[in-house]
Amino acid sequence: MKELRTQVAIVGAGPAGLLLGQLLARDGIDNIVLEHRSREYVERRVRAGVIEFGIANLIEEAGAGERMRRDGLVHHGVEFRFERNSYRVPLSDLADGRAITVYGQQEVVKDLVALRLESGGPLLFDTEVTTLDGLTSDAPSVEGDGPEGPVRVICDYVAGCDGSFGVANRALPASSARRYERTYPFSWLGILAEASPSTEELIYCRHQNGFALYSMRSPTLSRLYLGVAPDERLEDWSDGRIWDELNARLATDEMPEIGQGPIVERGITAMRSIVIAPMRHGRLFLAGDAAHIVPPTGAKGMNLALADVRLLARTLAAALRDHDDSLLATYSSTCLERVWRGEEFSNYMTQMLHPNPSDEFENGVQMARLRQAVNSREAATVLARNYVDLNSL
Ligand code: RFL
Ligand code: PHB
Repeated sequence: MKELRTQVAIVGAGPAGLLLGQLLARDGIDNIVLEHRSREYVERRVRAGVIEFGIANLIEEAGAGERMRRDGLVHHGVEFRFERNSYRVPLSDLADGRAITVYGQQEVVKDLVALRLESGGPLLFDTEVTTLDGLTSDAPSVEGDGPEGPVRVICDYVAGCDGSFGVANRALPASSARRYERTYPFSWLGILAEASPSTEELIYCRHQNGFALYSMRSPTLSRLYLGVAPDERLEDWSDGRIWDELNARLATDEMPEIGQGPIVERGITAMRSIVIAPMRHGRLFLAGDAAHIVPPTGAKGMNLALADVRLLARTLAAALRDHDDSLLATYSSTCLERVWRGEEFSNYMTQMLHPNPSDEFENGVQMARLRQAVNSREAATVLARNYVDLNSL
């Protein structure tokens, strides 16, 4: 077995693992990133699109912001649609001038991978981590299978940035870790289409047929979602059916039809909320989806993940460089306070925007919330601040 030594072994090269590697390297901390999938696979995975104000600054401070600042779309407002009417929430007016950046997660990943490879930082693709060992000792290790056979990384700390189905959260002993969970009775069918966006700002829509979201990636690429039943099958959705349903839900008198184009990517995602606490076991620290999942309605998943590693990088640098262990003890509780705010906001947005076919009382309550969100300056201000910068407030 090949043996390597480093200060921090990072499991997973999603946004969390890659940004952590970059932040630690800038602080002079050695680290190795191990990723199950290939470079092509992680760079092509279409997911999040909305970057909070403070998180965009973090990406820039890490040295990975050049393309995001050039190609990212800065939005100062967001639209809500229901009963064929549109309401704009002026995000920047309500949130001290701050704005969101619309820039694809896979672009953030590409930028971070390029930076890592340019600087010669070790990033082992096609390497599945199978075992985490000695987590409560001074010399934990991570074992996996790479293209050249088994590999073992001995380190001071392990960062579990391997998503909800990875190995890291399973290494937390059942006796001390708790898992809080909710499954929602709908999924999202998402498409990426080669069509110029029919809207300048994102549109979140509640319709009796279900939720719809109009988002985008560039002046020529639209990203759209439909709320569907949890057991819905992609095979049952022809291109024609997808566009008809998007039109039925999103149409208003001003925008009777949305522009169409070839669908270049499609998928169905279940909606879940998960929190794992504490986010630490001995020398293993969890960050991102490994520790928590939110339904995508609040656009918080990647932002929460990157905010975790902002603190984790500081925590590990203090311990390894300055021999200050104090942040190690508070990492989990500090993160969880913010994570629960992210869970609350994502839950609020999800319930408010997805009609519930079997609960008319609930629908009445949620419609009242939605009207308040667009009509009351106080309610809109809370929404705007959370949407634009929850992780840095
Ligand atoms: P990731 O991105 O899942 O990366 C984990 C990495 O770990 C690897 N891995 C392993 N590597 C080695 N050994 C093992 N045993 C491993 N097991 C797993 C995986 O291959 C992977 O590369 O987690 P990370 O870094 O924590 O990042 C989290 C985000 O990806 C996620 O929260 C967001 O995509 C969520 N999300 C959104 N977040 C936002 O902030 N704004 C949005 O607008 C937004 N929209 C979305 C979303 C997620 C969606 N889906 C598909 C779930 C929209 C959708 C539809
Ligand atoms: C996206 O652009 O993919 C996106 C935007 C907002 C969300 C979720 C996803 O709430």
